[in-house]
Amino acid sequence: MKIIQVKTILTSPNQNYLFVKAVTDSGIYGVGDASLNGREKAVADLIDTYLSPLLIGRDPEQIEDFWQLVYRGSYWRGGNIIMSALCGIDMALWDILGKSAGKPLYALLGGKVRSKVLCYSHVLGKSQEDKIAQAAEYVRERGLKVIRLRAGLPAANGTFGVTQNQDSPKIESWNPEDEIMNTVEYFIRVREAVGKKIGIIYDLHERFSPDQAVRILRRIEDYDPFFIEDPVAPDCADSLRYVREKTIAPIAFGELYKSRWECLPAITGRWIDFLRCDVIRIGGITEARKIAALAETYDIKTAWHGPNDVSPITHAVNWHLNVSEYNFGIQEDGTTDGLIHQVISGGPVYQDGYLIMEERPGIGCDIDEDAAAQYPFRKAYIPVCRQEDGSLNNW
Ligand code: CS2
Ligand code: MG
Repeated sequence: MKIIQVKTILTSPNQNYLFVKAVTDSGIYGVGDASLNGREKAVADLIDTYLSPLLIGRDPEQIEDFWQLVYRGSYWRGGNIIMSALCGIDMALWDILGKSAGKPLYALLGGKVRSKVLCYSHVLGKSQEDKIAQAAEYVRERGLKVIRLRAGLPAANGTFGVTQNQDSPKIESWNPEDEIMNTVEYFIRVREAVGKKIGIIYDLHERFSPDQAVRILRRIEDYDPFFIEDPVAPDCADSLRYVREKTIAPIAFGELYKSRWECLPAITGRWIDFLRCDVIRIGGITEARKIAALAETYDIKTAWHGPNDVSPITHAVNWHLNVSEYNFGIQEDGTTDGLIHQVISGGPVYQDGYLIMEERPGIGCDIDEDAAAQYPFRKAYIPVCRQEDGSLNNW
């Protein structure tokens, strides 16, 4: 079997997504997700100009070798653009492998160790009052066992305003000192609203400095968070260690990591309890298996990044990883938005606090190219945060 065509499909049903379709001479094709919120076209160009020519004519079963060819063979090691492009192709190759073997992806990864996947959803709303009401409703009406809150910024809901054509990023103001007590109060009020048995995840979204994060964590650790996500930015590994040493709250980290080697200090130092890399950002399934195995060695669980800016293809890949990994912890469920399901079929669905999925060979998703063409790409940016003096803050 040989690859004869590689297509990139850029589409914007709810927001922008970038898909890869790799077609073989046997008629079997694979699909992958290379979406990179805010920089999709750069990834598409890398695939079209540089990576597709390397793939055409190759045996699709040589997945590891292709991964190394892109990672090491580029000489320049991967960043977000390269790793996302590599992921789109890597997923498509695993999909082809599954389809040609007639087996779902999880079977190729070693088979199931569980049948359903514990998940959490984002609590949204304009005001703190709305969010507290929604948290209680999620638990009462939808049966969620774990919910996720995010510190501050009303526009950090849903698609963050990236649904329109934009010529520059939306600017949101942020005063971290002022937000410390609001952040603490919000968590405690939600705990009171949902009761003791519901897991509460709190995403601080790299928005506070290490000392500020510690002041928040020390005040909420007694209210039993399921985990605190991204208390600090990933750039300085010692900041994470500093926070870790000062709190008993479980810590989840890693959606901005781009490789196994970036994860290494947090894993080998056991500074985290949950590793939540984004499978697209680390170069796909090939790398996710290695990172998961590394985390397992250190008793660290996985919580793969799964917001609504990755597509059902990535949610499906996460699901296959989750059911086949021993050290699964929890899965972020960003599968709820509507229009993307006109373009991509398949993928996990929510049921009573868990994700389940209909089983098909490969990843189990397909792309409707005509539907994708109905939703042309719209240039959009992730918002940025500025403090009152105008300086940029991590968003
Ligand atoms: C967030 C993301 O899901 C999460 O935990 O941190 O929603 C993140 O803000 C987006 O993926 C950015 O595009
Ligand atoms: Mg996050």
